[in-house]
Amino acid sequence: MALDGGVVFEDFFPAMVENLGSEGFIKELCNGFRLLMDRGRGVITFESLKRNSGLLGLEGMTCDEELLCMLREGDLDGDGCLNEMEFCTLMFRLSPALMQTSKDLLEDALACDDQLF
Ligand SMILES: [Ca+2]
Repeated sequence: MALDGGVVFEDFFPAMVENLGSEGFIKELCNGFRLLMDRGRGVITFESLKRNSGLLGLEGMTCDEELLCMLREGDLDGDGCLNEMEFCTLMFRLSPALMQTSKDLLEDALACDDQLF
């Protein structure tokens, strides 16, 4: 499958869902969130993202500007941080293929969220 513009998520996430099952995949997303979050505050901040991005193999692939972009993109309530729901939503939005095939899954996982779509 051709990759244009280095968008790996589109191929990566649906394969993960296939391998892990929907519950396993959501668990992986939550694990990712915990790796990146500021443990004192329970949310992902720019500082915690910058500090921990190496854990996800993002180090060297992202600059400050891209991290800020990711935060801005994912921050739905405008507090400048990503909570767990915002992070998971952002990850799904980064994967249009997954978004299409797994809309039900997303709705199940984030059933308490009504500002999503
Ligand atoms: Ca937020």
